[in-house]
Amino acid sequence: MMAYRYDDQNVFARILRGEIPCKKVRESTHALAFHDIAPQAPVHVLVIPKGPYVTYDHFALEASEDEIVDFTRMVGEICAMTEVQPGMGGGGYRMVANSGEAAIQDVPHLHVHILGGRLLGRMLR
Ligand code: DGP
Repeated sequence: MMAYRYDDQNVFARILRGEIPCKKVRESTHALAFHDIAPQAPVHVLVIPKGPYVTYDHFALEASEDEIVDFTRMVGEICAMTEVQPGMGGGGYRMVANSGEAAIQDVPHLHVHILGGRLLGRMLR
């Protein structure tokens, strides 16, 4: 089993502790959604679990069922909000979770990017 080391000085840990501000979209018991500071699309929201998880696999393998349900629902709610945004390219959205070095994860606290509001184009083909 992989050993995960969490750095509690990362910027999202500091946002969760209220040490630096964010533009909050939604908050629940175990999750927080806020606008990305450098948006790549008209809608660019990040959803993070409140617990100290580095990557998606860390979260999915070690979080409690309550945390997983709460976080997953929040991601779904933001996706649904993004889907109905009027904008170029119609509905739809992209969700991405960069995890680890190969994906160039900048902030070592799990975050799902949800992008929409423009034609996003092809990514994996
Ligand atoms: P990633 O490369 O997947 O780890 O993406 C990190 C994202 O976090 C990047 O899109 C910019 C965003 N980000 C970094 N610092 C801050 C911050 O202080 N506030 C907010 N709202 N977003 C941040």
